[in-house]
Amino acid sequence: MLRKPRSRTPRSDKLFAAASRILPGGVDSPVRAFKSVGATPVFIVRGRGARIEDEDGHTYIDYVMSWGPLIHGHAPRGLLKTLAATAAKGTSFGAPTELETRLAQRVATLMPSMERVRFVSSGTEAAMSAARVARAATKRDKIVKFEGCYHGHADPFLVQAGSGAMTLGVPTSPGVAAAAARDTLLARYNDLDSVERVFARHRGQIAAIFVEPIAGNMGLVPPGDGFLPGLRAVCDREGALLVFDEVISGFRAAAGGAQQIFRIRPDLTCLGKIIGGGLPVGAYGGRADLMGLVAPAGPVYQAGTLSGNPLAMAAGLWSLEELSPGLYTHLAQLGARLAAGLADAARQRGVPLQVNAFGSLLTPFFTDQPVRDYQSALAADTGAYAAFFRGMLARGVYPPPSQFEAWFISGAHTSRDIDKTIAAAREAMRNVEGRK
Ligand code: KE4
Repeated sequence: MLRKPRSRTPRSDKLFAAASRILPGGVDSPVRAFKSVGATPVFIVRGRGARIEDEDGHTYIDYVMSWGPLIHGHAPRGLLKTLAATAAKGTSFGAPTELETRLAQRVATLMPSMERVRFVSSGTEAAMSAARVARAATKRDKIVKFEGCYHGHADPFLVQAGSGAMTLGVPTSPGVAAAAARDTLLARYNDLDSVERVFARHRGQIAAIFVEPIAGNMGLVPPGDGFLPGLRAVCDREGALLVFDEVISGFRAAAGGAQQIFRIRPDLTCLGKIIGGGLPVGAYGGRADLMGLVAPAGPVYQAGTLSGNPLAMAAGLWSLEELSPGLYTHLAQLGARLAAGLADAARQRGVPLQVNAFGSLLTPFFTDQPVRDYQSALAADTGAYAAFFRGMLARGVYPPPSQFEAWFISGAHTSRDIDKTIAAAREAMRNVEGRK
């Protein structure tokens, strides 16, 4: 039986008003502000398994899952136990601990291309550091990224960026120095000709191609056949480095990430999210000769007060040690079921919808055209998505508050959760249909 649409959320509204008087936009990361979905954010008090509860006592089946880190769900008992035992010994020393070595070894086992690993505290730090290594190694300044891909908020990457930048319609942010933007070259995702054109114009100047091997920040857009092998070939021919940003896809698409699935060996990889199990961890790594440039082994400087802190390392270790073939089978089954259910819910109401899905990642795009890149993603009806989002939230389902994000399913989600979500979608599609 579906819960009646959610009543008002007075406590969250009050808390958001207070937050907005001290935090820019009332949040610490833009996409959380619900700006593009015409609603006021709900304030969360707790999470357990696949669910979160807000300050007004409403519970939701969660498909944000902290934007990807929580592949095992909210507050798994084993993780809480590990964190308590680790915290009892101290949370950070600013000195080496064995935990860093153990987590790095685990990462290298799962992703053999990562012969050396450096931990940082976010995906942004991972990507900006990898860019510095690539520039130092090649003695070239320019990097190629793809429209709609997001590699964190460091200046070189805030050019036609996806995720919150795309959601808020500021894909190229003010404040990014012209020189920084000049060294960032844009190509179109899933379009190797556009990559060839960029290299033809800047031959010998490009240090690296940065790519989300499974794009999640324009909404989910999987790589087309031949796209990733094509990038590998261009980099080999042009003496540029191939950098996989697997902050989303790492350990999510498979235990070895997209590089395992597509059997491509990148020169460097950026990681985040799952590697920290919900605590702040990012990492970059790859070929030993490249990572040998990183201080203090080499001259490329990069540092961090809380890099590799034991609490985050313990959370990451637990998270990676809990990965299993059964988990990925479960995630794939639920992902396929949800994708089919959302498509069917739209069909029943005559609402144009394209559902892109890959394992436990998916995005319902409100458009009747396939979505294969930034331009086709932009064609989606964000007003329709907003109406759908509000309808889902009112029925106890918490999707990403943006058309241009991926939905995340965890091992804590069940078939019953998926069926409830599909039932809510059938109802929420009425909000969309009614808009016409
Ligand atoms: P963080 O600095 O947010 O840890 O990671 C940046 C990043 C880098 N690369 C990829 C592929 C990413 O998806 C991200 C961050 N993802 C967004 C969600 N699409 C984080 C959510 C947010 O910005 O609040």
